[in-house]
Order: sequence, then structure tokens, then C-alpha cells
Amino acid sequence: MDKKRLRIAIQKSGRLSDDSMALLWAAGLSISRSKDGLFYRVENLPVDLLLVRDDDIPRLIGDGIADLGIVGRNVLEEYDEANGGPGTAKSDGKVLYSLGFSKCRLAIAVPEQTGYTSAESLAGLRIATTYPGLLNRFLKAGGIEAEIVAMHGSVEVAPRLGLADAICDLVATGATLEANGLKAVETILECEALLVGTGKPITTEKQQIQDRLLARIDGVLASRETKYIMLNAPLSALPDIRKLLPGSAAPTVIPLEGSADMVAVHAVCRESVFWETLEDLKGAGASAILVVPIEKMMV
Ligand code: PRT
Ligand code: ZN
Repeated sequence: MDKKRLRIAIQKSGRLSDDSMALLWAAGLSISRSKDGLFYRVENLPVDLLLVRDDDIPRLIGDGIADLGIVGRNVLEEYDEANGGPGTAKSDGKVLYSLGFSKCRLAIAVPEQTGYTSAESLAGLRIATTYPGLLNRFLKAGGIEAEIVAMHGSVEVAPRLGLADAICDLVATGATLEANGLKAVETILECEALLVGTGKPITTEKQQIQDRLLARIDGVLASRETKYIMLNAPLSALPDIRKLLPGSAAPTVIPLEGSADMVAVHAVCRESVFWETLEDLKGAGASAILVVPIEKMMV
């Protein structure tokens, strides 16, 4: 392994893998997939990818084996809890970006027929989870005494097996809970994929590569939320239209050939553009409204 090349740990195969690869690809990394399955080499930047289980990513960063990693908040914070809490020497992972994919929540769920009023209802229960650290943090913060049953997987079947009275697991659509006759009663952590860096110093060479990559990732994330709007409008409607353009600073106003009182308006909008916005723009006098995605941006 070349120590001068920046190393990024990503999940080898699972819910984070495709979006992680897509993000790096969108940031311009030309990735050559090796048969090796552990390392992928990036051809156009001094970067190597480490393909690993997501649970190993915080440790790889903490131990300085990887410089960056993409991992769910649940895994990062559970690692921190198991290693002495955030800010300790072992858990030096620094969140650089929230990436907006693999969203879910860590929730406590109980059988549908269980009466539940507040977190105090959990007192004295056995709660099965693969996140004992995060569950313990939640219970401690609320002063709730309950038994944590640590499991390695298939937590949702624990109540039916008689192993536990409640569970603490990740929920996305809620279909798994429903299929197992469970209902979510407390959310203990909102999760999504994070780009994590090491809190420790890295070499100047690596820092330069990292800065370049982060600027590109910044651009990718910003362009995902940004749209380019083009429309025609009577000059008199311009003040109203400017107010309606979501998250845009100064639009470009261009005269329209052959019609003295009509202009074309072009604006970069940094917020979602909904159908309602288009309807409002039309209502204010705009016509020929186009909303175009932005592929790349650097500000
Ligand atoms: O093999 P490796 O250890 O790398 O992968 P893994 O099996 O541990 O993780 P993986 O690929 O399942 O998930 C990776 C990350 O995706 C998680 O750490 C979360 O941050 C995030 N994520 C997003 C999810 C879900 N959504 C999700 N729905 N992780 C797991 N689930 C599971 C959940 O545990 C439950 O069993 O899906 C089920 C619930 O889903 P719904 O849609 O039925 O509610
Ligand atoms: Zn895992």
C-alpha cells in the first residue's frame, strides 16, 4: 500500500455501497475495480479505496489506516460509545459531510399490543439490539433502568422468541416492524451516510489531495440540491417573480429580441423547486418555464 495515496474506506457490499461509489464517481474519480476485492485503485488521482464491512470503517479511520470513510451515523456513534465516547483518543472520527443517502432511524419498538405511554414504560423491560452502546446512552440519559440484550442480527424476532420484551433497531420504511407485529415508540437517533475524516494530522501531500476531493464532493452535494430555472416574463412582473424564485440571489435578466416589454430570466436556485413554485411563477406572468438539473458546480 502506497502511503502517499489518500485512502478512503467504503462498504464493500450493502446498503451504502452503490451510493458511496456513485458519489466518488460524480466527484470525478476514475475507479478501476480490481479482482482483489479489498483495494480499488483510482487512476486519475492518488487515491485508493478500501472495500470493507461498514462496522470496520470507524476503527480503520481511528487507527489511521484509512484517511476518509463513508459510514452510517449509527455505526460511527456506536463505535464511539463502545470506545469511550466521542472525543476520546480512539474515536477520532470527524464528520465532514452528511451525504443525504441511506437514511433511517434507530428506534425502540414494542409488540403492537403492548401499552406504551412514555419512555418510562421501558423500565424493567428486556430490550434486544445490535446497538448496545447507543441504547445504553439513551436509557442513561432518561434515567431508565432496563436490561440490554445484545444480539448480532435478526433483532426483530427477539420478542416472538421470548428473548426480549422490546427491540432497538434501524427502521427505514417500517415494513419489517409491521411484519413482526411491532410498533416504533421512540426514535433514539436519526441516521444517514456520513463522510468521516480523521481528526489526526495527515501529511501535507495527503491533505492537498483531500482538500481537492472535498471541494469536489461539496460541489456534487450542492449541485444535487440546485436547479437552473429559465423563464420568460413581462418586465413589469419581474419584482414578483424575483420573490418567487426559491433560494436564488441575483437572477440574470436578458432582453428578448423583438419584444420590448418581455425579458428572459435565468436563475440558479439552491432549494428544491416544486410544481407549486412553477404554478406561482406562471400565475405571476411567467411563461416557457424550464427547470434544469445542474451536473457540476464550483463556487
Ligand atoms: O456487511 P456489512 O456489515 O458491511 O453491512 P450491514 O449488513 O451491517 O449493513 P447494511 O448494508 O444493511 O446497512 C448499512 C447502513 O445502511 C446501516 O448502518 C444504516 O446506516 C443504513 N440503513 C438505511 C439501514 C437501513 N436503512 C435499514 N432499513 N440499515 C439497515 N436497515 C435494516 C434494519 O436493520 C431492519 O432489519 O432494514 C430493516 C428495516 O427496514 P424497513 O424498511 O423494513 O423499515
Ligand atoms: Zn455492518
